[in-house]
Amino acid sequence: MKFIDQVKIYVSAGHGGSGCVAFRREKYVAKGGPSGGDGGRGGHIIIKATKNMSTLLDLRHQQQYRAEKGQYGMGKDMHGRNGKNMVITVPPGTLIKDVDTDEVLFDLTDDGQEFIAANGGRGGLGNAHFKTATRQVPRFAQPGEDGEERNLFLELKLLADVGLVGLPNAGKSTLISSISAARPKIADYPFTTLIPNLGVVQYGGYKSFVIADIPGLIEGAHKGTGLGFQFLRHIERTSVLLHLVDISEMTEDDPVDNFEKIHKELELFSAELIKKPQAVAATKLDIKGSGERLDRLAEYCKDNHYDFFPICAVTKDGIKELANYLGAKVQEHKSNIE
Ligand SMILES: Nc1nc2c(ncn2[C@@H]2O[C@H](COP(=O)(O)OP(=O)(O)OP(=O)(O)O)[C@@H](O)[C@H]2O)c(=O)[nH]1
Ligand SMILES: [Mg+2]
Repeated sequence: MKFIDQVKIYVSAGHGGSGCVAFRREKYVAKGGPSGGDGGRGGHIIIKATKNMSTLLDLRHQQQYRAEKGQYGMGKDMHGRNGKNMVITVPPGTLIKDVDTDEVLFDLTDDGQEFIAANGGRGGLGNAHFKTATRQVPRFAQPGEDGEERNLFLELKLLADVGLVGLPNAGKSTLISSISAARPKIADYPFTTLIPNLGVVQYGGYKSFVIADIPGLIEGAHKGTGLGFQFLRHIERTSVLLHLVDISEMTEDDPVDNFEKIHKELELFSAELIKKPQAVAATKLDIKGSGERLDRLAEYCKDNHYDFFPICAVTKDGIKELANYLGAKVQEHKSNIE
């Protein structure tokens, strides 16, 4: 399935129904008074989060949404029916922005949460409301009001606790598949992962957190090299970043250099992102020839105060310790916010 995380849509709420001009007509009652009912309200446009969705793809297919009009008021003081609301469903983590002002209108984070994106127009009052002592026969009623209309920009930012970053082939997808039930594609060529994946990591018996695997970054990502920055927004809301560095002989580059290159790119993307607690994991420990490079990276992390974890996602060495550490970091971060 295609992963779409940004769309523009146009929404138009329903017009209110007009009020009615009518007079009572009954046997033996001469000149019955005004009895025109009110028009119904136009339908609202509601945007609702549902965990059954994971991308904004469906909204690509339909970009205009109009809710139903309110029904006209009727004689005998009958109120017109309200227009049906139109409900647009999106995945949790969707931000709703106004295209014209760029203002964030709402952030739908929880399953089932709703936001009225455009209010239906009020129905007009029927002529029954306009009778006064001096005006016994009002021959007019109010028209319904227009529904609100808006151009909206919807942007999905996944809700994950831990974000994995690193060069392509660093082993991000292998880690998420060994630490959670997620099963992303893994292969020995760069840019295997083209869309973000989420996995739920169980740790400490009953606790859990969500980890996000995003496509690999390379030097120059800020200029759009590789897949560029486009997926970094999905780790903007995480509590902790885990930076993966391949220390096996599968790559000849210096691990510290690799780390610094990516770190620089993260910084260019956002000064906020780089303020998050960050830990480093040296991956592919099982492959020989990595001893000296491992030590170099370990020392660098020590000097720069990054918590450091040598792991092997294949043999699961160090994985449990890493999960416990990340879980504790996430909890610590969340309790600091509260
Ligand atoms: N031996 C060994 N190989 C590993 C380990 N982790 C990853 N690999 C291999 O390294 C290659 C890249 O792994 P991926 O998990 O796809 O790397 P990635 O970081 O997700 O790469 P992109 O999605 O391209 O950014 C694959 O061939 C994996 O099988 C490990 O711990 N040990
Ligand atoms: Mg991958």
